[in-house]
Formats: sequence, structure tokens, C-alpha cells
Amino acid sequence: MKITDARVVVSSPGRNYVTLVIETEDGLTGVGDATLNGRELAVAAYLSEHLCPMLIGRDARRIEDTWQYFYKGAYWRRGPVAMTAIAAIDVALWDIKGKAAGMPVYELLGGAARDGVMVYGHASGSTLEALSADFQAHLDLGYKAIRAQAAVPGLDKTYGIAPADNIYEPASGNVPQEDRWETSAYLDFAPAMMRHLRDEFGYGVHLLHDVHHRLTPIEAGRLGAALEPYRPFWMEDPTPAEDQSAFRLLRSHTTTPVAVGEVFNSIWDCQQLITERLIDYIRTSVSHAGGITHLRRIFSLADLYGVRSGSHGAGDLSPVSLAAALHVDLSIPNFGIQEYMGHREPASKVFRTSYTFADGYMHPGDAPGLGVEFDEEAAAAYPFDPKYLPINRRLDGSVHDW
Ligand code: EZ4
Ligand code: CO
Repeated sequence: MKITDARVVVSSPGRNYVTLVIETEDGLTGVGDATLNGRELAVAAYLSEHLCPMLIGRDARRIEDTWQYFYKGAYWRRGPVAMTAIAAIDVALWDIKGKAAGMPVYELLGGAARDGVMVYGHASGSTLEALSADFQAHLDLGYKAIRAQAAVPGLDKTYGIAPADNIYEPASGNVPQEDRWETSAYLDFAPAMMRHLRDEFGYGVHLLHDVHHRLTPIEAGRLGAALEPYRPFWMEDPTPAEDQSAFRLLRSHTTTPVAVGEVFNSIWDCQQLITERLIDYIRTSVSHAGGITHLRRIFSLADLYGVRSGSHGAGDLSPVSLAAALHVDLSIPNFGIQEYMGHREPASKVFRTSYTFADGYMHPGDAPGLGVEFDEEAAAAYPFDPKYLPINRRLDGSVHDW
């Protein structure tokens, strides 16, 4: 089953997506997501200039061999650009394998290990009242788990807050917007926000919160301890995870569960976090951590240490990524939760999906392969529109983690 074509399509149906399309001599087509928010064209060039020409003539059935060929074969290893490119190829080959077998990808991964995939949605607000209204709207939709973010009083702009008329989108402007940050205001506000939600909605819904890498390890320990009465499902990215051993300090101060890893791209980025049981959920995604093949390896390691999956699923990962994630989520033993933000229109005109949402759970559907049809003609109507993640500065003007 020789690969006859591999091409990259960069489009912006609601936001920028990089989509890899692979075709075989038997007329099968597979798609992969190669989107890296704010660095889209780097991955597009890595693929179209270097990897796509090497794919032509390769056997599409040899997924593991192809993964090793591009990972070890590059000599230069890891990194978000390379691993996102390899991920797109890997996911497209799983799509092709599913279509060739006439089975949904999750069947090839061992079959369904659960009936549905619990997802969490995003509730946010520029005031606590607005947050409550959005939280209630998510409960009305059936969500069993909800991430809560609210604007920190005294700061102009806080990450994670959706505009009133649309879903959250962290990228904007053809140069990055700049935000301001003040840790002490946040540390006082976040527990009050969580208390507000528990007072209003009780404890029958899973409550999540994203710290977005903004605290030092000891500040994160303080926050985790302060949140304990509100029993969060997790606190996400409490401190930057380049320094994996820093999580020992955090762990010694709180039992609040910790989720980390949306910026990771390989098993080596989380080896210590997992094997020392320094986290509870690993947030690596199928598109940024080397595809289905490598993500399963990470989740298998995590399973040995009681760590569950909690994959990143923001709107800057395309519907192809979400579908691939759902196939993995449905089939692994140590699934935890899946992030689900949905996608801005007109994404549904370009990506026709067969996954479903009902009562807080998703299912990838039973179409052969991933169950996503990518309409290249429709994509051509939405040209690339450069946008960047914000830069974050402290009140004294110094650059802080965003
Ligand atoms: O900021 O996906 O948990 N979700 C997040 C996201 C990330 C973006 C980065 O591209 O933190 O909103
Ligand atoms: Co996050």
C-alpha cells in the first residue's frame, strides 16, 4: 500500500489549522493535524519541505516503522515542531489503516474500554456573576465536568476568558497582544472563585481550574492547599514543568490533584513526573506529542504509576486531533478526562466529523478510520490568517510565563 501523495493545507476556518493529507495507491486518504498555535508555518514547512517527499513510495501500513524513521532518522530529536509534524503523519496513517480495515481506529487500538469519554467544558466570565451564568449554561448542556476561569480583579485581562459572543481563542493580532500579571492578586482571588462556585452549584459536578504555568512551586503549593476545601478535580499547570523535580516541593504541600503536560511533546518531558508520581493527570495531546503511536506509549507508562490521561483539547487543535484523541481515550485503561472546547465556525464546513456529545460524554463514532472528512475545496475559502498567543508581563514590565 504505497503512499502516492502527501500535502499540507494551511487554512483558517475560524482559526488557523495545518492539515496533512496522505493518499495511497489504492485510493485511500488519511488526514492528520499539524497545527502548532502561532508557529503554524514552521510545521507546514517541516512537513512539505522535508518529510512529505520522503513519504512518497513508503508503505502506509508500516506505522511504527514510519514513526521511528522520522524520529530517529532526523538525528535531531524531539521539539514541538518536529513532534507535531511526526504526529500528523502518524494520525493520517492510523486513519488510513482504519479505512483499509473498515473499522474505527479505536477498534484497532483494542476496542472500547468504556462506553463514552467524559469531557470537560470551559466556563468563564469577566465577573463571578458572568462565570456563574456560563457555568449554568454548561450544566444545562449536560457537562459533568467544567473548567472555571474568571478575570482577576485589578488586572486588565486574564487568560482563559471567552468573549461574550464566542468560544475562547487565545491567539489574536499579527503581533502578540501583551497582558499584565500580578501573582498576589490571583492567589487571593482563585480560592474565592472556587468557593463561589461550590456555594452556588454544590459538589455534584467536577470542577477544574487552569493556572497556566504562572506560579512558583511554593506559590503553587499555597494555592493547592487553599483549594482543598473546594475539592477540585485538578489544578492544571500550576508551575512551569521544564523543572520536573520542582513538583516534589508542590506535592509536599497539597493533596489537590495536579494535571500537567499540554506543552510537552515526548515521553521524556514527563518521565520523572510520572515515575515519581508527581502528577495525577498527564495532558499530552495526540497532535503535539507524536501522534497516536507515541501518546499511547506515554499513557502506558502513566498507567504503571497510577497516572491518568487528561488530554489537551483546546480549539487550536483541529477536529482531526479531537477525533484522534477520542479514539485513544475510548480504548486505554487509564483514561481520566478529555478537554473539549469545540471549534469556532466555520470549522464544521471544512471538517465533517462523526464524533458525538451527549450528557457530558463523547464518542468518536463508528465510521472507518478517524471519522473526519476534510474538505480541501471548502478550506481554500479560508486563507491563513497569522495570529499569536499573548505575551505576559508583570506589573514592572518584565516578561512572565503566559
Ligand atoms: O493556552 O491551547 O488548557 N488549555 C489551554 C489552552 C492553551 C492553548 C495554547 O495554544 O491552556 O487554552
Ligand atoms: Co491549559
